[in-house]
Amino acid sequence: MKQAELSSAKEYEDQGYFILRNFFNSQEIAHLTALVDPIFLQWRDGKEALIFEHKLLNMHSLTHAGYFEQSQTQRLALFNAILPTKLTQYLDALFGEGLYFHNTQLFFNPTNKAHLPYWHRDMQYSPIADELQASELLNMLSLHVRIPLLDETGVELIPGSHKRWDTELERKVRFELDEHENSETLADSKLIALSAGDLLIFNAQMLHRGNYALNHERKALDLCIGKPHPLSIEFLDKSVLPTSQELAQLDNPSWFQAAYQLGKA
Ligand SMILES: O=C(O)CCC(=O)C(=O)O
Repeated sequence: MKQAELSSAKEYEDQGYFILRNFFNSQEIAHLTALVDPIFLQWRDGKEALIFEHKLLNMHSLTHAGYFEQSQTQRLALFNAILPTKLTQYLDALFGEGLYFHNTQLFFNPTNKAHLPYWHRDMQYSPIADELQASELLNMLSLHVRIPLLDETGVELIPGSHKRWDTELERKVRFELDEHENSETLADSKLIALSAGDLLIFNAQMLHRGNYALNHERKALDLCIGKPHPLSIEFLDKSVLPTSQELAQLDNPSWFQAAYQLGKA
């Protein structure tokens, strides 16, 4: 591994996250923004009341073919823009071969200000028992690659919680037990300040939450990346993957190819 990769690997091992500063230049961010904005606008159209009522703060599946009925080439452009070779090479060097593209999300500030950032581990809203998630923590690799399209102090993490399960207090906060609330302050948390162009890579099962108050506006693209594991692979949605014809046209198909094979299995 190169020096930068070694230090990212050490940070990830110790803390469960690392930051790559200035990974994308301003042209690359402008290009991603130009691809993402029309998808977000299509998704949001007519849903403003629902977004408020359900206190939504993200959308998912930006690569779904339904967003590209007017322009198939934009779908290819998006696949190419989100996984350039410099990104897959860096993460392959750190985590070893076998990573696959799982999905995308876009995080924004909830319009309903009653919604406060809530501590969670990603799978806690799935039907998978908490005990099973805890026992599989070290056997799973699910990552968020967060690509803020605007500067943000938009995420808070509990360093080290990628390799241990909750303290008693964290458990009560996460599940709102004994009068606790999931928006409570937790000790030892780390607020992450990013500029557009920086990447934050963190373990999806570590304790984390958003931060809305410090950001006038948020627009953070998130790639869900992982190694196949029975608990996560069941959520792979084939409709967000390239078709075999599209795969053949991609600049850097490896993680999409891996997902495509998993989707067929
Ligand atoms: O940005 C946010 O509001 C929350 C981020 C998050 O929960 C995630 O990436 O899983």
